[in-house]
Amino acid sequence: KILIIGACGQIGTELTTKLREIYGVNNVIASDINTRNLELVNSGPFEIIDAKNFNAIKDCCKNHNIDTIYLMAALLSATGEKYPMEAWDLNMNSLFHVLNLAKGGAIKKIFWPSSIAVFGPTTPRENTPQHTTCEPTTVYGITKQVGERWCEYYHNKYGVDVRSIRYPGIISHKAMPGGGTTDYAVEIYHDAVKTKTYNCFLSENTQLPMMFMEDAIKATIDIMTVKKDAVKIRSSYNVAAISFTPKEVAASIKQHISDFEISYKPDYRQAIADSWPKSINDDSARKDWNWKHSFSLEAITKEMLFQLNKKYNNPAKK
Ligand code: VAH
Repeated sequence: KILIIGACGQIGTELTTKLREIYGVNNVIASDINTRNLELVNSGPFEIIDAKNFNAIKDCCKNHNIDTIYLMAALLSATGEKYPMEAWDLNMNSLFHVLNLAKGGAIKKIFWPSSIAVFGPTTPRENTPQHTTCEPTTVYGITKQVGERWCEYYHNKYGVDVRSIRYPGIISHKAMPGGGTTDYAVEIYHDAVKTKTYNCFLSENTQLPMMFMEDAIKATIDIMTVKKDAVKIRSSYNVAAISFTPKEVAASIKQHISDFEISYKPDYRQAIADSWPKSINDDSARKDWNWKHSFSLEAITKEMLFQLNKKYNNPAKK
């Protein structure tokens, strides 16, 4: 059976739904530190678990006969800069807990998300390679870089089958992201539908790698279902879809909402975005496990505006 830690988060919410479609509701235990997403909590087996609590995770795995864990709990880049020690504590200790459960043989397979945040200002920013300089300047990026090293170590030393991908910014309409620098790319669609205006916290030409949630979920499921020896990189794979700037996504929205207006007021998150790549090379993922994305910026904008119009303009038919 599968345990998802951090199931109420932006990715966890949709990952839970997808995994339940594939494996059956009762074979996927969702867990989070609280019950903030009641729809998810009431949609199948749910446990309150603090990802920093080893015994809580261990007991849940024993009680539910868990053999696979998706560890989706973390403090992201913007929040991590406000609470550095909490970000280190949660992001690192939750990883050690699941790696040690697997080392002990209780868990057969782990998914752990890394991020383009492992790259820093000294990394080549265009078409960033799989293997390159990683000097992250955010606490979140440091936890992801070090986490990658620990995943590779536990695989090589103890045979732990842990698999990982470096997510770019992820765009979705079901659950809001929490405390990320790429969150503007989600907020802009909500505000476009609600008020036809958006005040962007990044400057107009800030290009970042982005991916629609359906592509991100596909990449996650794909890397977790390929046979073991296809996963040649045990730190974490680059995966790419598209890259765009706030100006470009605003133009894409304007094709549907012609009077949409964007303004720019860069804040502390601008420095984080400026330290990250503009585009990612994912040849290794495409070669090793046939990764390929589907959603273009136009397709994302069309789907986001359609779904958010339904959500905000016909609340009855949720
Ligand atoms: C963040 N959405 O902004 C996350 C992600 C690459 C960005 O790691 O922190």
